[in-house]
Amino acid sequence: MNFNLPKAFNEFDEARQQGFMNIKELKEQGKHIIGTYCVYTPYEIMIAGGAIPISLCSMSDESIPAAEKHLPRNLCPLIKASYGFAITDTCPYFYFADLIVGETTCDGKKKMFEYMNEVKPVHVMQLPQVSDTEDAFNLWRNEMVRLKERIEKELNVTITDEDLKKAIKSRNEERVALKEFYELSKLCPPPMTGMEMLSVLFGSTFKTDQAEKINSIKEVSKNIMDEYNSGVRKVSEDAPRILITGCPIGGATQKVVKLIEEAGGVVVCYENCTGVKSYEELVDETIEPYDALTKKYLNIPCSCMSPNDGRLKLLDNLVDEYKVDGVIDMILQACHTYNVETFRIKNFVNGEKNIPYMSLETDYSQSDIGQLQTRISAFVEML
Ligand code: BJ8
Repeated sequence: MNFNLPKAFNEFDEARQQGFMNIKELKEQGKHIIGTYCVYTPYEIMIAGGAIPISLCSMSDESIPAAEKHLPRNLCPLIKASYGFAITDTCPYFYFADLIVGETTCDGKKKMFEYMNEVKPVHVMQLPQVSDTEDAFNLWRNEMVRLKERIEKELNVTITDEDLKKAIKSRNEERVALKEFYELSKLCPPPMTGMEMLSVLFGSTFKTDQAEKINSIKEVSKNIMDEYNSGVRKVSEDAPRILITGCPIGGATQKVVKLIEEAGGVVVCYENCTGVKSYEELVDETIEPYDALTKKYLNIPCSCMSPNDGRLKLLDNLVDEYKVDGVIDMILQACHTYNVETFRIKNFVNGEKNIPYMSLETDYSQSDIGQLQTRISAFVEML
């Protein structure tokens, strides 16, 4: 999909395609590639092992028909797409990966990984489903160490604590740069559209060089603010400010953002994994590195946690900080955990925050565009 983004954002918009070329070159230079699917994956351990972690293709419907030959049709499109790309060998990142790392986040994903393991080795981290008990901490910490050992064995490398601390520092710098970038949309009116913000958040995950990635993010923030300070206003001051929460957004589901902005609204915050949820908290650089990683990653408020109070706490702050007028919860079809949470999120947003809320269930096809357009326009008009 081409959304005609301005020049400052082009680099990120094209990052996924460009990344295909880079990954081939890196592989030819003898670098190790590790494919990932989820923001619970501790990239720091991979970077410390000299490998390049990369987010695998999972956000388009082109590979779903192939996946449905093995998987049920009424399964989350993200799971079907991930598997479909793997078995059809159409994700260049998957093709070049030495190892895939997954987590037991939801039932569909963990069962799909059993099949994927037959295509390429998949290391599955056993994620606890509660985040605040000592047992959960110990289990997840052991999983961090188990991942380190698997990478050492698989790639024939040694991961020292010093390597890990360096990787933690670099990833924190990336988080800070991204946070400074997306927080620009706290301004009224925001200095960029939601489509532009998403192109950087999504695109940055395909950049393979840490230092270059951090510089590009800083540069795009600077360009945006230079333009804003010179008086350019891309978004009307009256545009209703929307926060998107729910399942990961990007690729085929950008259609939701596009429709919101065509209806006159502007997305000022992504609470989901493509945005704040994964970047907000840094890894503590002052404590033992495996403890620090365990603490950070266990705190991600995904709906696979039960209970998932962290999501409400995060939403509480974000709605105030970004002066949000309405919340849209995007649910991928057959994602039970996010779908069940919609009731709690609706009550919280309507009751505690006193602003409108709408949940939308969609998949990766374009067949529901008309229906989405009707619902989204009515919602934005009401704000
Ligand atoms: S931390 S949101 S990236 S698991 S695959 S749970 S949409 S049914 S992706 Fe996710 Fe990690 Fe959580 Fe984020 Fe639902 Fe689909 Fe499961 Fe999904």
